[in-house]
Amino acid sequence: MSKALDGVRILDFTHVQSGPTCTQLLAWFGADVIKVERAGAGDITREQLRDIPDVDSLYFTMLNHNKRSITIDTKNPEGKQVLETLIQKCDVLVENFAPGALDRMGFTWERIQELNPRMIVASVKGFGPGPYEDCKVYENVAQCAGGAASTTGFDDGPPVVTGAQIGDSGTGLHLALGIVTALYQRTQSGRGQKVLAAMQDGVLNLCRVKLRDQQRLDRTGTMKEYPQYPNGKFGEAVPRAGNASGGGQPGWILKCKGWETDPNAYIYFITQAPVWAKICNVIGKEEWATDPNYATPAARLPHLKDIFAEIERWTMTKTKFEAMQILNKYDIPCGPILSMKEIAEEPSLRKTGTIVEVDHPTRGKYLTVGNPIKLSDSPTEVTRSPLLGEHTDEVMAELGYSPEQISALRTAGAI
Ligand code: CAO
Repeated sequence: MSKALDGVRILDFTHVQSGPTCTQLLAWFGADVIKVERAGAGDITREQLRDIPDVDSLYFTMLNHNKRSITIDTKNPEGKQVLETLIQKCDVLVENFAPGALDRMGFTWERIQELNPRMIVASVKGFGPGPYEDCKVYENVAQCAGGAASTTGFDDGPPVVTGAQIGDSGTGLHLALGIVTALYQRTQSGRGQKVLAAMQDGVLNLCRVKLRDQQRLDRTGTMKEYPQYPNGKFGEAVPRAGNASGGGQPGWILKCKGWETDPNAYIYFITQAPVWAKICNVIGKEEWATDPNYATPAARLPHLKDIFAEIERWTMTKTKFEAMQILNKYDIPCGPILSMKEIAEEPSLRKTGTIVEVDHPTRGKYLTVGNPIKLSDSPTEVTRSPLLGEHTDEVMAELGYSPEQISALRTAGAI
């Protein structure tokens, strides 16, 4: 079966997480992704957080599936020429170097345009134009600068970063959308363009509802669905809301049977208005369905703490899975707190290709997260990440280099 991005060739100049997330997605959609790495070293994550000596780390393998790897020293004049040839043959150059690195290498936007006016140059940077545009940025910096950290955690504690890699993988997703959009525009315009996804912008985009809340707070001085209401204090900025639900449907994380020993024996429980009467029945508080202090969403807001305490008395008598099964029967929105161990072992996620087992020549079998975006006409088959420079000869031959030229370039340290 053909793939959605068949025929699209990506010059993948990315490293670490944000850029590789983007190009892995494009590879899963069928693009030919050629990852350019420095000979001898490669993407720094190959050796980071290794669990097996001298074997590509899970960090690297889980972000670079379905790609080919070619080594080029792009600071070597002959290596530069190879990169120029690649630029002429590819549709998109994706990079996430520190600001200015591509220019310092001699590959300015103008130079790339001279080589290939159809080339789309897509970049992840920490910040967009402004006071911080020259800064190097990693995940947690972006989470802090994008508004996630100041709004995550509990009111009486410090800012907290989330385990979801919204700065890196989140920005990679944004960039991938920018690239396919630019490819689509190119079908009309015939021209390439620059695509920029700044990590601060990506995080802020995912924290959009908190900017909504900032303006509500500015106007009314309070936010009734936040745990600070009605007894706590609101300051000038959106406070940390603990586990309160971001939307208009109050929710909280509640203990389940076994919470004393299992750190994940919890369930997220949403007191959705349309099923309030059913919630009251399930927890044995039938009278709350008609009591004017509890019957409407507005009446319930000042009592949310008591309400969740009462619901928790019920959830503590059930495991998170038992609670889930009972609540689902009544359409009460809830979700078990799943550990990574439980997720890794979940058969339904294996079935859908969301969790995939991959075989690797030096590491053996390992688990990875497959493509979370499922296209019915372009199914994803996850194939292992490339060894460093595994496809150098193959790609060089496709670019028109003879075996003798390849060996001379290797001797000169260009590839
Ligand atoms: N041949 C020769 N040189 C190469 C090369 C190759 N194949 N590939 C890269 N290089 C060079 C670059 O040209 C650069 O050289 P200069 O510093 O002389 O310009 C150098 O390698 C290192 O690049 P870098 O500065 O990007 O790498 P770093 O490890 O110091 O910084 C990071 C890493 C992520 C902080 C930085 O790249 C960055 O801020 N990127 C943008 C934001 C981003 O994506 N952050 C998320 C990373 S995922 O957590």
